Amino acid sequence: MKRMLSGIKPTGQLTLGNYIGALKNFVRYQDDYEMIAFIANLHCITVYQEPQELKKNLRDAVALYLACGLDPKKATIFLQTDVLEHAQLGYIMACNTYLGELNRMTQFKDKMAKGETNLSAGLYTYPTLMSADILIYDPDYVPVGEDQKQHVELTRDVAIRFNHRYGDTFKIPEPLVQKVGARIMSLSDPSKKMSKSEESNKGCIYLLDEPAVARKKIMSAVTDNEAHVAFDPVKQPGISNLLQIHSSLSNEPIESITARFEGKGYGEFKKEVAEVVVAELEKIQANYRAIIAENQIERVLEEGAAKARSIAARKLNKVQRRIGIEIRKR
Ligand code: ATP
Ligand code: LTN
Repeated sequence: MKRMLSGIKPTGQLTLGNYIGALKNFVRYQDDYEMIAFIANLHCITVYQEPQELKKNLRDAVALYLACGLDPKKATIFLQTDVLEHAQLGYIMACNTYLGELNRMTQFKDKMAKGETNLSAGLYTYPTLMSADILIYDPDYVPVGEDQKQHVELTRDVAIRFNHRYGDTFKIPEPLVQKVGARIMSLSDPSKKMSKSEESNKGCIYLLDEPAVARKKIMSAVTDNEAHVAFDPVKQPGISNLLQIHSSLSNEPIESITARFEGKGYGEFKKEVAEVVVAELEKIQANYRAIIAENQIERVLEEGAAKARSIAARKLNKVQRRIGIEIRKR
């Protein structure tokens, strides 16, 4: 069975963008692949997090993994910090990545360009830890949203170079970015990605938003004056974004949705999108409440970490032997 691996960093509450771009696919793939799905809690402290809030977000992220349908019997679910090998391989990866490569990463460049001061060294080396997260499990595929593709490509470059220098050590993973829904845009500014770190909450739907709140956000989504429901991300970014959200959740092709709304107004269209979103949120939230009540989180994380650790420890040992820093037999 081919292996797949991905992670989400719980910097805040998980969003509809995380769900459509990533989580929903983890669930879809768990039957046909060996799925490793972790919570990147080291990645989320690259930017300061209030500790109590972070603890709550972490629990919620695990509960939401399960509520969205990840099954711990099929997928390996764990916290990045529970497998210490990630950070150690992360250091080794940092030693095998050039500054020039990190300087090219658009996510970091965008933050610099915005003039943000006090960016941490961890934020800069973030892609090297991500390479370690991936390479330590030898996955075939890494399902991510569009914004993370570049980091997976860097991982490939570093792995190829490492294999060349030290002999075949890592499998070269492939990013898996879906055609529809890989970049869900903000509802209040469809030129920006829907993001949990967005200042205003209006453009972002959280998976734990009250249905009425989510409905309101969709109904007030920014659109245009073209007055017809069509898929044109350049001329009609807001409507196209709503079409992607609808299609990703309902599985109805975009052309079929636009055909049904031929000659109809935006209000009617938004109402249907809101119905589709709210139905999905209600399903997820009902599961979420049951999972919190059943108190399953600790056990799931413990079992997941044990499974992950046994793979990661073997790999780290092999890497350290290859580069010559390990001399004891284990
Ligand atoms: P932030 O929302 O703070 O910018 P991020 O996108 O950098 O966070 P995560 O939240 O950890 O990072 O992303 C987890 C996964 O969800 C990644 O695969 C990412 O590509 C995907 N993702 C995040 N936002 C969206 C979005 N708006 N549309 C589609 N996929 C997304
Ligand atoms: N950087 C990713 C989260 C992440 C990840 C990974 C995704 C950390 N390690 C390994 C896939 C594989 C993000 O989405 N911000």
